Amino acid sequence: MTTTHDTLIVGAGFTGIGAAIKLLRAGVDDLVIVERSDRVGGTWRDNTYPGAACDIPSLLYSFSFVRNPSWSRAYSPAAEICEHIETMVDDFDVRRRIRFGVEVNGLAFDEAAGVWTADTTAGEQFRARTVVLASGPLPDHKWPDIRGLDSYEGHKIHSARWDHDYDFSGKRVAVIGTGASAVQIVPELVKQAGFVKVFQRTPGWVLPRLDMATPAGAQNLFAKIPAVQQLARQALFWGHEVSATALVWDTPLTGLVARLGKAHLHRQVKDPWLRRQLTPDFTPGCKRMLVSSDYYPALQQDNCKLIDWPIATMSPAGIRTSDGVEHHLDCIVFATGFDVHLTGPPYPVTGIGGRSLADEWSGGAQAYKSINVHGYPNLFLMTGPNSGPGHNSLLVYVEGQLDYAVRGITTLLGENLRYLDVHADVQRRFNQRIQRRLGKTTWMSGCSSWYLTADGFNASMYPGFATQYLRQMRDFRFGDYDAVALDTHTGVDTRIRA
Ligand code: N01
Repeated sequence: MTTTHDTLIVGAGFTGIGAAIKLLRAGVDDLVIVERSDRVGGTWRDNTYPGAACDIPSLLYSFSFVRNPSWSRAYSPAAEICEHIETMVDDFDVRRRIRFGVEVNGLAFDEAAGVWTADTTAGEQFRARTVVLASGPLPDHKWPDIRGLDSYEGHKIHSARWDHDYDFSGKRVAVIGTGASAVQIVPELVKQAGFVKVFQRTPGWVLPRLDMATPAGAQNLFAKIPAVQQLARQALFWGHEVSATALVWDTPLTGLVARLGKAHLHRQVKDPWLRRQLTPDFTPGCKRMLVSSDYYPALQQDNCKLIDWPIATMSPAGIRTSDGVEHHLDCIVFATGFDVHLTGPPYPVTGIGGRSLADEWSGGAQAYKSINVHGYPNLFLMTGPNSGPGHNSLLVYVEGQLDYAVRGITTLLGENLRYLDVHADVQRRFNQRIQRRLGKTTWMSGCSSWYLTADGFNASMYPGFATQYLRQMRDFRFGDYDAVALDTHTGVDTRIRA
């Protein structure tokens, strides 16, 4: 017999654990979390490359409802973020609700019962009245589409699945990619490897990273007077919020960011030719801003070289660039990013009347307030379509989503609804507004980035301030939904009006 839970949470990363904590606090006790791995932590568990750390200050890249006065640094390393998530799991008694090693490979809504069924690779089924999809925006890494990729006979490592057993000492290593992961990896690799060649396709905007160890005095103060830590978090929040006026929209302040980036480059790179190679040619903010104070210096080490000739093909010995040079390599590190699910989860999600989310989203994902999709009732997407920030902490946005999902789930359970389905026209109007607003943002200014589908549709970013996003998520309007209750006496559906 399969039991039906009130809530199924898919994924035990920061977001899934946050959802469990918030739901438990709201009295939703009958919940289960399924996690495909054997540990919590999500992206912070998977990304263990040398130098992996947050590029948003930890005081802000954390939940406001989980106190941690002892972050070791301004930008904490991945291992410490993982430890923090483990501590959350224990402090809030969430661990016993997690089923590890369970990977969902299909979700289907049973309209008559108002229940989702989750199939898993292990064959076990889970049934739940509501589902929180918290598998994260970047769960799967991506091998690039490079000719001859499989012909390479040396060692291959992807940044998101680091090989800790590989000994880099004395080795000729390539790093492909110069995004947020690469700028953290390269400075560490040059300390270990014999020689490092960095293959750049597009130079990014880099701003200095003002990292430092948290003074013991500050940790003590945060522990004794939590309000001080909250104040520091607020200061960081508003500082980032202001930066939207430079990064989300192209304004005179965007020019200032470009000047800051160029000044950073000028200060750290004296060779004019290298500087030219590293100078970006797109509007700051269009791609994710890079934050590093040790990437440029690392590129100038004697055992490091930037290669900006396009990669023509991989060969058994290494990489051939379009200038005809064959680069012989012992190991290639692919810092080439993730398989971003801009068109939905990588498994079938079947809604009312057998509709398929993959079909409906084939041109790019769309949702209402990033969280609900018409035709897929009782399903709450975390970090869903158009919820990504370009200037602030993702977790601030996630908190808004968690509170909204709790409102939806407790309403559904409290009113004993069979389902709660956002109206199609409400969702359509919402997305028309979002796409209109997106047209004015830097993300649509012509660069290529993982924010966009191959057709240039922006299914990932929220075109506004975090404050606006949070206001939108605080506003749960029952009237936006088709709310259907099953009258247990008559067996007839009743539509509940706001
Ligand atoms: O991946 P990316 P990432 N040939 O997609 C290049 C988050 N993150 O892992 O720019 C040659 O940004 C590609 O080149 P181009 C963060 O949200 C957060 O670095 O497309 N090169 C690019 O340089 C981030 O945005 C933290 O021309 C190829 C690179 O590979 C997201 O993860 C830390 C290529 C991919 O960059 C992804 O970052 C790290 C090819 N065929 C990451 N294909 C935090 O600290 C791709 N590239 C929170």
